[in-house]
Amino acid sequence: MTVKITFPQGFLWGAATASYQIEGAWNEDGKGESIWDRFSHTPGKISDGSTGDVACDHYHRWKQDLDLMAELGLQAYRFSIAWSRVVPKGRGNVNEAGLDFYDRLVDGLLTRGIAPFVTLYHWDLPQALQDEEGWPVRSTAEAFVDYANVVSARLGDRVKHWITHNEPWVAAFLGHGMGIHAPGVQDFQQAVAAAHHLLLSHGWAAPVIRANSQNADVGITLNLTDVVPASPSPMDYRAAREMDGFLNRWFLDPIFGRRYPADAIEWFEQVHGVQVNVMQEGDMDVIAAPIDFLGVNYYTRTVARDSSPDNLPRTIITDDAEFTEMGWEVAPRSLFHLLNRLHFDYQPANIFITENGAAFPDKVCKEGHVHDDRRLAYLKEHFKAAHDAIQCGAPLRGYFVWSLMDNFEWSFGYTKRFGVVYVDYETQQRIVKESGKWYSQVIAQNGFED
Ligand code: IFM
Repeated sequence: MTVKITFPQGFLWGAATASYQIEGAWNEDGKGESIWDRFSHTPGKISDGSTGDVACDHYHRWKQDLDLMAELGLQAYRFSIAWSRVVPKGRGNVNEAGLDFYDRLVDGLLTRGIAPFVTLYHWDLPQALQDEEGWPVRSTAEAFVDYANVVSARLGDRVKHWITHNEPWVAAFLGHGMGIHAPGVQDFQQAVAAAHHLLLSHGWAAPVIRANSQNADVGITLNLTDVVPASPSPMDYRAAREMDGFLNRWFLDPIFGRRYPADAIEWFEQVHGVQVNVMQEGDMDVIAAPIDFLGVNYYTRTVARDSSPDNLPRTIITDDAEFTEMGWEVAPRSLFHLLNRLHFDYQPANIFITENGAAFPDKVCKEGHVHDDRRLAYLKEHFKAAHDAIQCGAPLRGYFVWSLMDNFEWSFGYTKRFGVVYVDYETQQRIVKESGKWYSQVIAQNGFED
């Protein structure tokens, strides 16, 4: 028996990308160097030795990409601004040519009836600011506010959805703790300082954006996960609580006015030898600035297991799981649990899923199609989970698939394809995958048959 799943009227369907992952044109028209330019140009940092120098060449092909979005029927498009395209040295001189690019993009979207969702920071810090120590220092947060002011003053009459930061956890901890993202630092003390300044800059920028963009909604996007213990062992439960503190609550709690969680402060001290002492008076109130929506990037759940020898092996719950090309477990029910948890524990007024999707090894068949059945199934199951959460009262207002098109997947280079549109990097040809065609129907019907 088939069931029709229909989303609430006005539910917004979109797709997301990020500047460094698609734009290319890394040094054109006055753009300054970013930490991702520097990082990808450093041998050994990117698994396939590639860079974002050309990526999807979106900087030159933006018009045809907008036409493609219109063909798919997208109602919203989430993209990020390359800070160093607009302010090449991070602070000071504004590069008008860079602003013009985003100006044209916004107008092109609006002409096609697509709502722009702008992310101000998706990890490509101007290298000049990194040379002054980057996010671990407070002055970078101040520079971010000036940059947010410049962009929102220019685009604020037309852009009505603003996201200050994308996944500050990743920028802070993969970039400064584990060093697998730019700027490649391995120091948890710096990572915690970076996380704090990212949050502080969010809190400072939010009112500035609102002042420049009347009736705009301002939010922040976090990468969140549903943490579950690997077994009924009390030690695994404790490990799950710790992981939840590190991955979720470290950002959620301060944004929702609860300050940094005490158990996670203790965990940072004990496990990483980090003193959480970077805060100044009043910072936590700044970070708790009201937001209009919470952006949620969800890909997988996290199974927590205590690794100490006296934690006897028990049934590990991932035994028969399916994994994506990233090695991430396909766990759609966890999206349901996460949305409910956010709704009941934190009560955001509005939630957008600002990213969800999967990498699978796609091939173009000889007829020129991409039969990405697993991605289609992944999306369908996650849409169902989101729909169920809405039935339970979660204030979910829209859904952005990651990604519009295949792109530069950070330290994995071009080896992971997340798009609902295939990109042939040799020719820059775009091919709508079967998942993209299906998604287009979902948008048209505001739902699907299951
Ligand atoms: O490609 C990234 C994106 O930049 C941020 N969120 C996760 C995606 C997949 O790894």
